[in-house]
Amino acid sequence: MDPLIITCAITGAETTREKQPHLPIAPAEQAQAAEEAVRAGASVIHLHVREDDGKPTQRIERFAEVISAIKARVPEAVIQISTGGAVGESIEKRAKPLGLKPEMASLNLGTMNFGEDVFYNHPRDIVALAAQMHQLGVVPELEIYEAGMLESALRLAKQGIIREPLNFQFVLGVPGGMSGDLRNLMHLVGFLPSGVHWGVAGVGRFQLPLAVHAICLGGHVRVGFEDNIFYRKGEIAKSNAQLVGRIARIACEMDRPVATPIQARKILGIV
Ligand code: KMH
Ligand code: ZN
Repeated sequence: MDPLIITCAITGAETTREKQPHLPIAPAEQAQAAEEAVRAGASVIHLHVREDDGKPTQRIERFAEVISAIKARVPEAVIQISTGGAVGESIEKRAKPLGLKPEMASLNLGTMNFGEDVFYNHPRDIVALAAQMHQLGVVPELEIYEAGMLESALRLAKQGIIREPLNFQFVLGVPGGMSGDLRNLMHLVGFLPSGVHWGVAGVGRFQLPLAVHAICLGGHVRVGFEDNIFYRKGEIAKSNAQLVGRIARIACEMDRPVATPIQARKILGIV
């Protein structure tokens, strides 16, 4: 098995300070959270950014500011920017931060109900984003919320629209997508061709059981306040690093080494 890549989704677009008082919002807070997460074992930071008032934004200048603040503290981290943004944001705005040529970016593979909202990912936008990422040398992470999206991704890969390396992220537990039931993870993993990489991001109470199974199965793990604000039932997590640290300790007990950022780049095909 490859060393375990731990991705930390430190902020997200939907989590609020009201629900998670330790949510990093300002650039300096995000940089500190990223550094702590990397020190605890994360090699990839999945990044959404906010304006000063806490509203999610895809403004390229804000991404540039946060990325440089993170790089000043923890230059080795792989930064994966979000092109999902917040629900309702136009695809043009969502694509803007790709102009910074980050090492990685998320690519969402379909339209779905997302809680009380609809998360639009038109087929033509998926194709256009994939092409833009390829042109800019940005490695996509393929965000999969239900089984049809995985089959769509594999079809696009066969057509040469999504190019290798194929790195899948199963985001399970969003109301409107597949739940975090372990049978869903097994179903998705069973559909993967050999030689691809995958990870799982469980939402809320699904985060820990899915992560533990991914460690056993050779997958990778995403944790962080974007997906889950609790350490355990009824206990708000104190920091993103606290969630990362638990996964690193479990992996260590299970004899699965935790990837360094250099190892993560190699596994993910970032050159
Ligand atoms: N905020 C969600 C609607 C991504 O980062 O690419 C979408 C999302 C996915 O967070
Ligand atoms: Zn995200």
